[in-house]
Amino acid sequence: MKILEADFVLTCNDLFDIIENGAVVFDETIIEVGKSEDLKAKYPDVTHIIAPKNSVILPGLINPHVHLEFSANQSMLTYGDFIAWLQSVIKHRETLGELATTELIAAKLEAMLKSGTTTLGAISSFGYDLEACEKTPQRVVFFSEILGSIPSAADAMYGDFLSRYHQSLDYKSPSFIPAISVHAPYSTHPILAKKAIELAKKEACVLSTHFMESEAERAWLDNGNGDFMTFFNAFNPHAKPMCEAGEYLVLFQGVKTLFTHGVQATHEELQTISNMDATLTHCPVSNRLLGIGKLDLDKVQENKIPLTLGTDGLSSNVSLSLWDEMRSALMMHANCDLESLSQTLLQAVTCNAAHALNLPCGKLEKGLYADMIVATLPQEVEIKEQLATQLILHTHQTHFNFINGEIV
Ligand code: MCF
Ligand code: FE
Repeated sequence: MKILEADFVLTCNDLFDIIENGAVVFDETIIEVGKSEDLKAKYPDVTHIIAPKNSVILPGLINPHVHLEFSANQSMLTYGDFIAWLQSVIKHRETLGELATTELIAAKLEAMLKSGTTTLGAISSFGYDLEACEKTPQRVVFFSEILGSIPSAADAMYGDFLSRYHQSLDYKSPSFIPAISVHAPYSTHPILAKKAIELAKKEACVLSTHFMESEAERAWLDNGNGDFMTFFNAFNPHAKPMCEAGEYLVLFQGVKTLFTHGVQATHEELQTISNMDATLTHCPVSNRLLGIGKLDLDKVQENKIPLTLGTDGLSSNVSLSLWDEMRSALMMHANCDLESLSQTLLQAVTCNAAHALNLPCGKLEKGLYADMIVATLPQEVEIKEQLATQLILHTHQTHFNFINGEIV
């Protein structure tokens, strides 16, 4: 048993309690959280770990949406417009896949850990990231992805998906959790989506899907026109959208689902999501680079949808650090109150993301996994009510990272 002490404990619990001169007592799980003085008196014989001055203990960060297989991209892909980006992905995915070796992905995972990401949701399109994810010290929810719009190729696509999913099952453990991703309504035939969702129900695993990301997706699903029409017509002049957005959403009813992006979702669709066991993952940097526009955070909050924050892959970002992502979000949503947005963002990458991925962590609370990080501020914080903002502004790397109560 150990006790970790710091100037502040940011619990990320439902009340967003912040404890000054606080401590956490833990083994693999959290035993108690409280004032340092009280806990030291109650647990006199445990190993002491004291964080540097001006430090904050908080739950390990959780990035629920990252495409590690695209980690080799730096300046290869085209930005500014979704369809132009998609075309560049199709052109370069083979090269990028070859460059994304297990070593490269492991290095990205290590950098993520150094910035305090102790859990991630990896969207795996090909399975090239399986080995690095299964070996990494972080907790990984490994989403095998299915897509395919050509009916004659549906069986082959499903077979390929199933074999990748089955391979991931070989490594199932509390720190490697197989799951399923249905790519998007414009790319996945509803028959394939239904089969994959049925499997997720049977296996009791979480689902992830991209939903209502671009204006092109909106126009295609609503009216069968726009930039996706030009895109699909190049393969098939008779191409039509495979289902409506609302029909797509209801396929996910009854399974815990992470919807990603949602920038173009209507009020009605957000209401539907809100009535499901679902969350929305915001990827602000990716949205900016792909010319998507900006998610209306007020609408998400009005609809009471739990918000999470993801980096997406290096295919549409320059960093996989959630601190970088939170800083970007803080600057992008300039209409929001500064400290309350900072708190929303910290909840997005801790308790809300744990809820989304169905994991017992993300808060500093008795009984949860002792996945915790220590961030050290450069100076004393004058106004305690601005702790969340100061943390987001100043944290790059963390001082300690604990997973299952062990320093990693
Ligand atoms: O989230 C971003 C943008 N939206 C859709 N897909 C992806 C994103 N980053 C990577 N992708 C992948 C996706 O998983 O790109 C491929 C899929 O494998 C596009 S479909 C050929
Ligand atoms: Fe994505």
